[in-house]
Amino acid sequence: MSVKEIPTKPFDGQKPGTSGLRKRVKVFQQEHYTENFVQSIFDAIPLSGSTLVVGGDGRYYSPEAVQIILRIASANGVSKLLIGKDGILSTPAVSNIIRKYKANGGILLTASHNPGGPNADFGIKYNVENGGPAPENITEKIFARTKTISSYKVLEAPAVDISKLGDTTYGPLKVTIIDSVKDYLELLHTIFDFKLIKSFLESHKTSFKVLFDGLHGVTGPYAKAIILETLGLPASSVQNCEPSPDFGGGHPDPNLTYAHSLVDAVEKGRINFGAASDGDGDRNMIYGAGAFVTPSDSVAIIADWAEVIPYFNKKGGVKGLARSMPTSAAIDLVAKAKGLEYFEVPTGWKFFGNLMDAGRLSICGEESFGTGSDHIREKDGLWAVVAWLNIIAAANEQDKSGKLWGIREILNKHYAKYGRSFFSRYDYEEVPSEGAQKLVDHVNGLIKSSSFSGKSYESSATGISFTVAKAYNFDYTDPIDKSVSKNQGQVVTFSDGSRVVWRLSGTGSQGATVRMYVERYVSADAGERELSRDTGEGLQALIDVALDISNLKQFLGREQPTVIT
Ligand code: VG1
Ligand code: CO
Repeated sequence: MSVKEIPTKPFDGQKPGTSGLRKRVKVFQQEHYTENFVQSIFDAIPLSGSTLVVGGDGRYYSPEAVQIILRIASANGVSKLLIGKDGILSTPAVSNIIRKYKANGGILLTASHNPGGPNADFGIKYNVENGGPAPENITEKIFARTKTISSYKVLEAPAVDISKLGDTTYGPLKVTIIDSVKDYLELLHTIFDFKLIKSFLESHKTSFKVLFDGLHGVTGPYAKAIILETLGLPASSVQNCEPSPDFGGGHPDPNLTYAHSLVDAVEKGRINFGAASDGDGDRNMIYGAGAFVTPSDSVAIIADWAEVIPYFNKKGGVKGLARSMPTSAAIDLVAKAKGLEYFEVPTGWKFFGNLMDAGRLSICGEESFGTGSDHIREKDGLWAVVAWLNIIAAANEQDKSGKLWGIREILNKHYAKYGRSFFSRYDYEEVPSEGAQKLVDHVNGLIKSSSFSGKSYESSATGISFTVAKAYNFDYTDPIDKSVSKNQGQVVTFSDGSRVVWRLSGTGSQGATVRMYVERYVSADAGERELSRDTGEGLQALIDVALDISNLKQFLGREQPTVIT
């Protein structure tokens, strides 16, 4: 076996976005493209002698990418690779394995919730030794290297069989093929009160039905181990739990639009507790018959109920709470009520890591169906699902009256105590980049204009008007390492406390994607009728005004968003 140096030329646009480099499979398949990016990781970060974890959601092109990483890692002096069997590891599982085995980092092969297959998306993401996504200073270094790379090194050797568990060598590199599920399952057992959940489910066999939908993503084997084997529920409690390289032709994104397989089954079967996760297993949606939990509410509720989850007690209680900037302020209210420190960070899980490492953050979430805690350094779909089951089981144990507590009851109790933040996100996917830029420039113009604040806008459909309070670009200074991230979204707040945010997505693989986030708070004393309104209805006037202010339809040439969550 020999090492060969192969000449290459830089490719444009190998810039990692919110969550790694994501492009069409066809782009990654170009000669040298994947190799260039992988070699750039090894050039940018000193990894000779290191141990790395490799795995992903098993999407199309993953097996080829694993072999490329093997060849380049060996030739670059990496000492050990821990690879998930068949290249399969969910994103939270990788984060856990990096931490548990004290690896130096990991390479994740996923484009998350983006569709997979020969004509869809692939992605590569680098995680650092705390188990979290590489911070910006590192992704910048990798990107800089992709612009100057002139060769990469490979071990010339036959492919490694990644379908067999156990140890092997590849040139000087040690390789261990590991079980994809085992370590993650062990981790969850240290966190939740499975005994309580199991006893609740057993005593409510007919009155409380559960359904988890893996959307053909990576979580299937994990969900089976938790929901069927650990909790003892019948096989009908999971669906679409066979991972497939193109996610069964679907869009593995757990929201009301793309996870219709779950939504339909929940409505048809009047399922009390439904849940889904995305392609790589870090997102989650909680949805029971007649009760949808927005991710912003979900994290606030988990934080409010944290004392029923054994992990937090073992850790000496909840430290701080946090959310990404566009996420609703529901969790802030819980933090205030509990006297906890709380943070608002830019979009993307990497921004939570420093706070967790410093012991100042326990529970956090994003409006984009991401929820998690400091048990790892990625958001964690199945963690959130089991957290909800734990909370429901505890609520039923606490109420001795015999009333059945489900998702709806938990939500209503929360709104009655804290009020409700109506929240919605409009996504305009793959719009022309020039249009998106015009929108950004236009809103920047408003932000700079001295006459914008104080101005009133009326929604013609409803007659309701909103007066601008403040307008700004969101900049963030990391409280721990003081690094600064500028222009993380454009924010307009109104005199009644409502808010609109516009941001460009950093995970798209083509064109530009514009996200518009709207939030309106209704206090607890508004009464049940106001608090239980339909989200779309509660937000209609604000959405009209947001579209009007930004002139969005005209700039993007789109009447309707691609997705509403
Ligand atoms: C989106 C979400 C963001 C999330 C990111 C990665 O990013 O908005 O909240 O952290 O995806 O999630 P963007 O830049 O497209 O808005 V995942 O499940 O793709 O790792
Ligand atoms: Co994901």
